[in-house]
Amino acid sequence: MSNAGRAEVTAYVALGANLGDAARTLRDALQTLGGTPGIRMTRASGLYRTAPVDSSGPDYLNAVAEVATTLSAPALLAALQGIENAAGRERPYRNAPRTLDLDLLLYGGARIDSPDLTVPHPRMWQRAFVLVPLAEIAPGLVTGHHLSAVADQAIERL
Ligand code: A4P
Ligand code: MG
Repeated sequence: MSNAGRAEVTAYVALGANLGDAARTLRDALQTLGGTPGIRMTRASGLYRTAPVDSSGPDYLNAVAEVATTLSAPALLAALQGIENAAGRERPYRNAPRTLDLDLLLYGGARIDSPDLTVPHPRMWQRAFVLVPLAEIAPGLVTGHHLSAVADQAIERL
């Protein structure tokens, strides 16, 4: 299907990695994301070192990107999964350590509840590794109340 003439939607993508050269993986992923047809990178947070939440292995690096996209939400998710796979992502079990995880946090004001895609991301409001970088690039989306709810989670901007 052609996306010609489709209006751009503002979407937010969370990036995480805790295997291999995570900083390099995240920087490469940000570049690939912004270079994907139908996706324009409008803002990217810095990189944050974060303790694993419901997960194991070394500390994560996390970031959040704002994009303007003409892709539909399922097409954007497919693009994110393509970038994960290109980075060598394997899925031995849920929440396993990973070379690269790209989650769709918000897609305009859309609410989506399909078998493959839930937006807003259902766990985003419980996670400092999402909320702190999101607040850096989109302070209007994250309240002080949201941030104080995750204040016990270790996070440090690189
Ligand atoms: N899916 C549904 N909705 C979405 C969405 N909004 N964005 C489906 C992305 N994917 C979505 O994802 C499993 C399935 O979720 C996909 O097939 C997609 O159709 P996955 O990436 O294969 O598996 P996962 O990463 O193990 O699951 P998920 O849901 O991404 O895990 P979480 O809950 O996001 O947790 N701690 C720190 N410090 N930093 C992290 O980045 N990440 C996780 C992953 C746990 N702990 C962490 C971090
Ligand atoms: Mg994921």
